[in-house]
Amino acid sequence: MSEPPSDCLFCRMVAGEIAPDVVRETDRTLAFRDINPQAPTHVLVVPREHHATLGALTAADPGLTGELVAAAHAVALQEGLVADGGAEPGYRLVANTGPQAGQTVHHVHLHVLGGRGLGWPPG
Ligand code: DGP
Repeated sequence: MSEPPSDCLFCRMVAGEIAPDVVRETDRTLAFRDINPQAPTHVLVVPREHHATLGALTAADPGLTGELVAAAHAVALQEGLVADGGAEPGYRLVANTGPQAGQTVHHVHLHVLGGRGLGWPPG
């Protein structure tokens, strides 16, 4: 685990100093609604441990990367984005990494987006 900056927003949420709208939690992950949703479902899934990017997390603890993806899929199921059969609504996972990708919070997070048609390529 890298040393978190003292003002890390998502560390403060994990610590309970800021109360996000939590939709799911495990002993190692936390999922909460994005404050500025870009789709009807827009949930952020973070590891409780501080790692700045997906690459840093995976280098330090690949098992936790797996738990993060599993947690994101569980959120998609919970939000009705994965049907049991027939037409599947679908969802998208996004991990913005670095400035050119638009990463603004430097605590790794997966965006779970769904509930509308999602264009490709992304902007
Ligand atoms: P990114 O650009 O990939 O680093 O995404 C950061 C996301 O964090 C962005 O979609 C908005 C969200 N966000 C920023 N501040 C807050 C906050 O205070 N609460 C919540 N729930 N989300 C936030």
